[in-house]
Amino acid sequence: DAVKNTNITIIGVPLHYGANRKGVDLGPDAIRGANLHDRLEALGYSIEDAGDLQVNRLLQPAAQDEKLKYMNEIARVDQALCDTVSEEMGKGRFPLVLGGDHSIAIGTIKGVLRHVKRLGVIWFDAHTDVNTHETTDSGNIHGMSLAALLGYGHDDLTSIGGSGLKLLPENIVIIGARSIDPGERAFLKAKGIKVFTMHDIDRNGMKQVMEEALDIVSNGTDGVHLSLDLDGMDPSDAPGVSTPVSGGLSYRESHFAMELLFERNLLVSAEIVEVNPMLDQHNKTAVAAVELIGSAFGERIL
Ligand code: NNH
Ligand code: MN
Ligand code: MN
Ligand code: MN
Repeated sequence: DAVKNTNITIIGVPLHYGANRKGVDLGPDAIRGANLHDRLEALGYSIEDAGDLQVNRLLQPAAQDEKLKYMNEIARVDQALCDTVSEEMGKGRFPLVLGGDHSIAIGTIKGVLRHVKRLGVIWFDAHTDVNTHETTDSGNIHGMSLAALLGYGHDDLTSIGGSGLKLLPENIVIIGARSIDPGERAFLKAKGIKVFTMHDIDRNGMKQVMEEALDIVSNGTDGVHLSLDLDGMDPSDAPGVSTPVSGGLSYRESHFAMELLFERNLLVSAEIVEVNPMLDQHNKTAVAAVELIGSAFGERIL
């Protein structure tokens, strides 16, 4: 098990190109504005905020990038994020990355992989993000990040941080999935990735699902990363996301999952993605994100 790290560095990544929709670039400030820093400090953590990475303003994707929209800028930002995350971990700190859309997971996780070779990942999401430029309908790179981390997709994405760094399919679980594209179905099946869909959660309950999930991500690994896509939650509790999907995880199911995760003391890094303040109601989704992080870091009801 990983030793509990109480020194956290917050890194903001105001990137929306992977979602190809404005607003998610305002996520870092909305999450900070929901009191992330104070909430973690109240739990006994020591917090440093590294500020935001610089993202260039681009007005439209290059015509040739139809199936890989804004790839060059996304790859550049992900490389910078990988280096920043890796540097913070080198100082013995816990990186907590604020997105931005889910394409930033490539940078975050590659940076973590430099320090933790055998990494488990909990991918909390309505989607499974295992498209490549060959299977995608939308061309949006936030739907390709997990495939890239497994070594599939365009070289400019898979080579970020050095091409030797990879996640293994057996160390990943996806939780909350309910929108899976045809190409993704085939990929998940071929690679044997464990997906706990909403059906599984309805059938077996979050307790059993999380126990199984935590066994999988901790088996043969040296630490676990939490990739928290807020669209995994039901849109009634998290309306401010780029791509809402009905029938999601309830407020309590989501919290209970984070509480069970904390009890196992496995986390070495985490990220919050897809919070879109332009589509939100009174910053509700950013507040929910901070509350979930609170639970994942040890907050209890009593
Ligand atoms: N699967 C779709 C696509 O590839 C949607 C991805 N959207 C997400 N992923 N928000 O988490 O475009
Ligand atoms: Mn402080
Ligand atoms: Mn996602
Ligand atoms: Mn999603």
